[in-house]
Amino acid sequence: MQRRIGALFASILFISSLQYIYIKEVSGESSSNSESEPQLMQVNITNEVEHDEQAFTQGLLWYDGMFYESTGLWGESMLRELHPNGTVNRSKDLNETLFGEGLARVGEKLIQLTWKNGTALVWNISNFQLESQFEYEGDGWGLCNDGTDLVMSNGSSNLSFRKYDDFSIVRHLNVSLDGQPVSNLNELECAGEYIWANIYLTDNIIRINSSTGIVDLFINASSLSGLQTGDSNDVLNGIAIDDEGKMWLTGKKWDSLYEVELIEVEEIVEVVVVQEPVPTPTIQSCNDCEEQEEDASLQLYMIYSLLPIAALTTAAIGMFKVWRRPQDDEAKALAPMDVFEDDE
Ligand SMILES: [Ca+2]
Repeated sequence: MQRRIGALFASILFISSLQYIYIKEVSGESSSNSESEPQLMQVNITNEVEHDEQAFTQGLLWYDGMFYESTGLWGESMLRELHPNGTVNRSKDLNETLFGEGLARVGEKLIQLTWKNGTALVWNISNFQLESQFEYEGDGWGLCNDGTDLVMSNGSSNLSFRKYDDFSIVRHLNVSLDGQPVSNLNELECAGEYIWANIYLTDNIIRINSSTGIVDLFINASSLSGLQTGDSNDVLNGIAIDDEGKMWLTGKKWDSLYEVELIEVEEIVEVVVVQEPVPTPTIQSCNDCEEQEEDASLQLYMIYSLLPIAALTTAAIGMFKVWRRPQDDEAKALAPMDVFEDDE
């Protein structure tokens, strides 16, 4: 009776568990809050133009039929104007003490950040001449113009909104994804009420609501970085949206500028390009290779010389034994006693 009650209890428990799992699956309930989860996207290349592999891209924007690019590294930083086919039309070298960073346009001026110098350079687009500069505190990473203010990143999860005329801070915005702060915000692109941001050292771009700071869309662009063969610093970092609303992406020292379309996906699948390992040739590292070869030759010579001698000796011993074998009569005459006598 007790066994039956036990079995009944176990069955009820089992069925209840199944029911609970089924309800969770159907309702889509999970441990995290589904309302704050962003849309997941991957990119599909729709066009591709060249990009200078020496350009350490830190800022990218589109204006009036041209790309404008800020590049970094000390002694190599530049402001560039690119044709739509990616070739350089005009460029200006920065002072070698400056490390170029984010780039934004305000009217007919380009504002270029520097990484550690606390200086924003103000360029005149028409003649590519430096007109003035702003000062700010901390790192400069990404920059864009949302139509009201300049939006600046500094590598943290916090964006600062700044005035056009003196670069003073208007407000701050904390960026979060699923309730968690997103740091390493890098190159920016303003688009209406949203801000697109590269996340430094990843293949990811996020779209941020500029009022709430909440990330509502998450792009994995590993299919682009997988086409590049640079080192680990040469990461995705360049977002521009052209007049037609098309998104262009590139990276530091990438050889291409890609026009992409976004494809919604159920889950992010990292595209990892597995490089076929190149077989390493075996290199003999002996310093006395010639001596070793001579030793080996001598050993072979000895073996081949001794073989016939050994064969001849064996044959001779065999013949001697045959010759010395006593005839039957002699064998009979050789009594055991004789042997012992001989031994004594
Ligand atoms: Ca940009």
